[in-house]
Amino acid sequence: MFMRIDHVGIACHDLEERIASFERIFELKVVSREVNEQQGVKEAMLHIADGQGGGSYIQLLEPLGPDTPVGKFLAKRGEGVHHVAFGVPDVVQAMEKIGDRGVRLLDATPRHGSLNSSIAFLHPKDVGGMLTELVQAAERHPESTSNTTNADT
Ligand code: CMX
Ligand code: CO
Repeated sequence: MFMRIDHVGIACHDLEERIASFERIFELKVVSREVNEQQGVKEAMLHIADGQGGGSYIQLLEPLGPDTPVGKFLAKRGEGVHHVAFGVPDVVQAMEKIGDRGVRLLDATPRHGSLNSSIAFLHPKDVGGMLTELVQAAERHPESTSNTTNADT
């Protein structure tokens, strides 16, 4: 079901400061920055490598406010690893299979994630205390537009 670790999400108080430190320490490069209001975060993706079906990244997350998933996490636990995201070929199919195995899905339908991916979260309490994200990466066709049905380019 899983093709790669898509990203590890890390909660921080100051996104720009954490980006600068990860660039300096790990020689990583930011490939996207986004404000995702629905998820309550300002975030950046730092590219590590290309894997099967998509890349793998570190995702740095700064909360948009205290009453957001990352804001609550920071208040309770402080900075650190917030979630692990696995790359899947088909997020809806993965959600169905995992949901059928008794795990609570935190999203009824996939949501918008970084780099135009489709994402869904699993309840950490049902999978060993690890907040888990499923990621279906966007198609790698730079010339195709997002709403077309897979033109053969
Ligand atoms: N990892 C592991 N456990 C976590 C956790 C995390 N990131 N966040 C919360 N928990 C645990 C808490 O410690 C708590 O456990 P206890 O009851 O033993 O104390 C329990 O889950 C409930 O936590 P809470 O603080 O009351 O928080 P909520 O239930 O309100 O929310 C969660 C927790 C996981 C349901 C919520 O954060 C969520 O829906 N997350 C998914 C969306 C998200 O995280 N978006 C940001 C990232 C966006 C992106 O990656 O693009
Ligand atoms: Co994530």
